Amino acid sequence: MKRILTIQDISCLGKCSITIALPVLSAMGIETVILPTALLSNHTLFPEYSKLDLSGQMMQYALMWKKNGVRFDAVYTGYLGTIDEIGKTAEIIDLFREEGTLVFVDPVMGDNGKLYRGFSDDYAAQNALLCARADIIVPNITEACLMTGVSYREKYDEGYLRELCVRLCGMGAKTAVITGASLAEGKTGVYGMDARTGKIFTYQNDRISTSYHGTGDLFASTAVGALLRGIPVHEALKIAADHTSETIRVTMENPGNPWYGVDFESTIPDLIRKLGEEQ
Ligand code: PXL
Repeated sequence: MKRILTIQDISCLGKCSITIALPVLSAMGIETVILPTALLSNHTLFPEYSKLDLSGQMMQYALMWKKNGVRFDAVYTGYLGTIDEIGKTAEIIDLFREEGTLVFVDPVMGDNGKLYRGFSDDYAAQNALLCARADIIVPNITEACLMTGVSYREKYDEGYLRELCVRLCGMGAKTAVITGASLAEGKTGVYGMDARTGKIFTYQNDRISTSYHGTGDLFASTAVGALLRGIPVHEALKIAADHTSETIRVTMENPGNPWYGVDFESTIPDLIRKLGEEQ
């Protein structure tokens, strides 16, 4: 069984970061080791939250795994609350990276042209350095802009997405994938570039007008899980995009859906069925 290390926070309430990554990756048949950077009462989009910083333990835990001879097939990073956590995460990637280890970075820090609460421009610059270490990065347009210095635009064309990818690849990422990228009215999906060949790949779905928190985490968890199952990158991204879109649709149909997250629990059986058909 493949083993992944995921480094992000635990938001006890909120359906995001580790509370999505752990169940989704486990259901996909991947042993998932978690390194929680912080324990929050709920994610930061609620009006109030309380946070216990666990970053003081990060290196200690990683070193224990190293001493115990543990190896990882992949390291997947998500929301990291502080610049210090980004620095420690970079060190931990270096500690465990071997030939063939997949480093998957989701530089979670903003949406709709703005940084999430508590983040600064310096934070974005540090996230760019983390992305430079990655085999694959999956920023949304806001995050890609914050890291490359390109101005955020609501309306754009393919040239804009290509420019973002060229800059992200120029910073060091081996594959840059922009999420929430729309190539036509009413569509959304991914737009990516392979840094080595310069080849572009895209995949589009119908855009659903409602947006939910945690969909980026669901997309990233599904994509890295599919990659670890040996699915080629374009197909893995397509599976993740379709799965995220289907989960949003199912969430909308549930009249009691919580505003703070998606009903990812409802669609896990479909994901497993789909993977079974693929392989
Ligand atoms: O889903 C991203 C995320 C993860 N963790 C925490 C967050 C957010 C987004 O706001 O606040 C704590």
